Amino acid sequence: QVRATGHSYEKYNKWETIEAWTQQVATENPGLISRRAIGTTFEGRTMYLLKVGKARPHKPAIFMDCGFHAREWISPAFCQWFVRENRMWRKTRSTQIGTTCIGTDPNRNFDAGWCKVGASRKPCDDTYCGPAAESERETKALANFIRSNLSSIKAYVTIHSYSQMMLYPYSYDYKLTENNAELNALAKATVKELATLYGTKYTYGPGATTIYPAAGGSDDWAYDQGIKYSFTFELRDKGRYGFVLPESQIRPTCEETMLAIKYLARYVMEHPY
Ligand code: ING
Ligand code: ZN
Repeated sequence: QVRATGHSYEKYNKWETIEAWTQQVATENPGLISRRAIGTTFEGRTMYLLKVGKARPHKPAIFMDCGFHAREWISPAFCQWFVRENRMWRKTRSTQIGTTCIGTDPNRNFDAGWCKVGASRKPCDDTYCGPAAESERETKALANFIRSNLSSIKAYVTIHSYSQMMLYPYSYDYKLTENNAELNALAKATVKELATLYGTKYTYGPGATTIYPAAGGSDDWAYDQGIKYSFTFELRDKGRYGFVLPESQIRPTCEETMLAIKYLARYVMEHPY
C-alpha cells in the first residue's frame, strides 16, 4: 500500500502531509472514499470534505469535523484514524484592520447566542467571537455545507481536546434541549462504551454546566438547525499533558474514541427522525 509521504497514523502530521493523505486515501479507495473542497481558509489552504461509505441517494449521514482549534493536535489525528478504521468505509488566521492580533475562535463564531457569554469581543483574546457570526471563511464554509445538506445530516459531532468530556447543547444558555433526557442517556451509554477499552473516564452533560457557558459553538448551532444529535467530544487527557498529548497516546485515544463514535452512529441509525 502506497502511503502519502511521511504520513503516520501514530504521529502528529503536518498539514502538507495530511493534505497529501486526503488525496491518497480517496484515490486508493474509489467508490468508498471521495474528497471534495468545501472552501478555503483565510491563509489559502483548502478545506476538504472526505465522504466515507458507499454512495446511495438520500443516504443519511453524520458530519464530523476535527481541528477547529490548532493547538488541539489529537483532534485531527483522530479524524485520520477514523477514516482508516471505519469498516463501512467513511483560532482561524484572519486579520482585520485596527488590530495586529490574528484570528477568531471558530467555536465562538457560529450564530448561536453569538458572543453572549463565555466569549470575548477583544480581537487579541483566545475566545474572540469575531466581528460577526460566520465572519470567518472556515465557519462560513462549514455552516454553508451543513445548511445545504440538512435533510441528510442526522448527527453532528465535533472533536476537541482536552478534558475527557462528552458535551451536548446548550452551551450558550442554561436552558435544556427538548430531547435533553435522550441526549443525557445516550451520552451516558456512549462514555460507558468508551471506558470499556482502557477505563478512560469521561464526564458528560450540557455544555453550559459541564464545562462552561460559551456562546457561538458549532454544536449548539447545529442543534438549532434541527440536528437533534449534536455533540462535542473533548478527548484525552485531563490536564497532565493537556494539548501536548504524547504520540504514544494517539493509538489508545483513537481506539477508545472509535468505540464511542461507532456506538453513537448505531444509535442514530436505529433512531430515525
Ligand atoms: N472546548 C470547547 C470550546 O470551544 C465548547 C468547549 C463546546 C464550547 C461547545 C462551546 C460549545 O471552548 C475546547 N477544548 O475548545
Ligand atoms: Zn477546541
